[in-house]
Amino acid sequence: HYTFFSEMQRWPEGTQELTYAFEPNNGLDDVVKGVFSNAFDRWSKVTTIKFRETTSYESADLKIGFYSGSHGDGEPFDGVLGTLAHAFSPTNGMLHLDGAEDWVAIGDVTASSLSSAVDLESVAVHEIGHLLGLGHSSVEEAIMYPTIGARTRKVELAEDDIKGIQVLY
Ligand code: TQI
Ligand code: ZN
Ligand code: ZN
Repeated sequence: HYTFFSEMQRWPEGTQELTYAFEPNNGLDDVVKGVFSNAFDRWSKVTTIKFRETTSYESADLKIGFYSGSHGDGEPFDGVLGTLAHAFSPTNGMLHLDGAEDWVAIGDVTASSLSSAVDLESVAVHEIGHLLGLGHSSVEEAIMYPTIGARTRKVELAEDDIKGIQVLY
């Protein structure tokens, strides 16, 4: 079953659009941006919120970046596997990915020759759930289930994810 953060943190009532931006120093390519665009679409399809990319990092509601090790928020990344990414509850908006992972943004992660390959869209969909206010789910099929194997792709929202997010938006 889905959960929320304590005190049901959410973006304000009436929010129709949230903007997102990528850390300008990361020099991210269009493949990564396309993966996030797909991941955001999955949540906007089942809520009343639209997501729009902006180049104005400072003023964006949601800020996405890749970092390695300590990066200033007291939650250092740990190298290959372990913690893959983290995101904070509303209305913080920060979504950080561990730059040390073997991210797969294109092609079939299950066919990767690297045992440590991690599917970027799967993690993006999960972390966006946190950004919007979902905690972890006890339903194994749910995107918000707290574990995922390496070389696994899980990007389709389960009924449990949809029911949870529709309580909020
Ligand atoms: N990162 C954890 C996660 O996102 C960080 C975390 C733990 C967290 N507890 C939290 C974030 C509570 C917000 C609220 O769950 S992770 C998965 C999963 C991780 C794990 O690197 O372990 C995914 C990142 F669920 F699949 F295992 C992405 Cl998809
Ligand atoms: Zn961080
Ligand atoms: Zn999580």
